[in-house]
Amino acid sequence: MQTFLAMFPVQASTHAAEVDQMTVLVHWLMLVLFVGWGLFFVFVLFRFRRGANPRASYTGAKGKISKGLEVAVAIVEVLLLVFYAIPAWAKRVKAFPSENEATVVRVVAEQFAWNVHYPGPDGKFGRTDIKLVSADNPLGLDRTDPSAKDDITTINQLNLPIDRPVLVHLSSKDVIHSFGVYEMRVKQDAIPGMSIPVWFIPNRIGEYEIACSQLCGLGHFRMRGFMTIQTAADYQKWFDDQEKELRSASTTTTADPRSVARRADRQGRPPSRPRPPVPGS
Ligand SMILES: [Cu+2]
Repeated sequence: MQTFLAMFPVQASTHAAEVDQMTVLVHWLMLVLFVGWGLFFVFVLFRFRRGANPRASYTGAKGKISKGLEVAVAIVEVLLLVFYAIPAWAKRVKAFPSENEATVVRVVAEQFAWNVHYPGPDGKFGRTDIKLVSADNPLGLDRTDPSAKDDITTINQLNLPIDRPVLVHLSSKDVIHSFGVYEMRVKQDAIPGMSIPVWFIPNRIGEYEIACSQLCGLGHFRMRGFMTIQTAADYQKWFDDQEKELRSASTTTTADPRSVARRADRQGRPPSRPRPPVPGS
């Protein structure tokens, strides 16, 4: 178990260990099958070589061992499905946290960035309209809507508090993308025209990459966002800072102020932070 786990990304969410346990068991089964079938193949090459069998037999082998092995493999696969895969998946898709106890965000993918939309202190997402979408306002947020006035938007940066369920409503503006955060053991396609919820509970402070896990176009390689998991206090401070910035920016511009502030940042992290090298750009 540990041999495989050492090769995995760190576990940064509460359900990560469960997913890993399943993955490790499947890999052990695959290893046994790979070695077993490989040895059997070599045996067959030798046993049924032309020199020892000048005349072909059309009836084939009639041993009970191969049938027994096939049944055993099928039983192991059924056990993995029934006792690990199905219960783990049922929890993912049925046990959603309520919006009251979770940090709720919308993430809207586009070629080639992650637009993040927080509802602000009022807890209500402001109205968005496709007609308002522009380079300055990638989410098409209607700042005249009272619920939108306090909404925070960022590009490629998702801050979240530790030990609190996160509920992400995922969608896409153009093609199919995939929201992949390996350390959280989360991967979900973002599909145009659909809002797909995905949830997890981060339990490790740190900075993680949001990788687009679906080949989505020529710039796919640079579609990377960042997830920062913070203590509740640090998160609140970040949130308050964003609100302050929003209020001061909204007095000087009519476009979505947050997006204007971050326009230069479409392909990386916020400008105030050091930008890691992006291969090929
Ligand atoms: Cu993508």
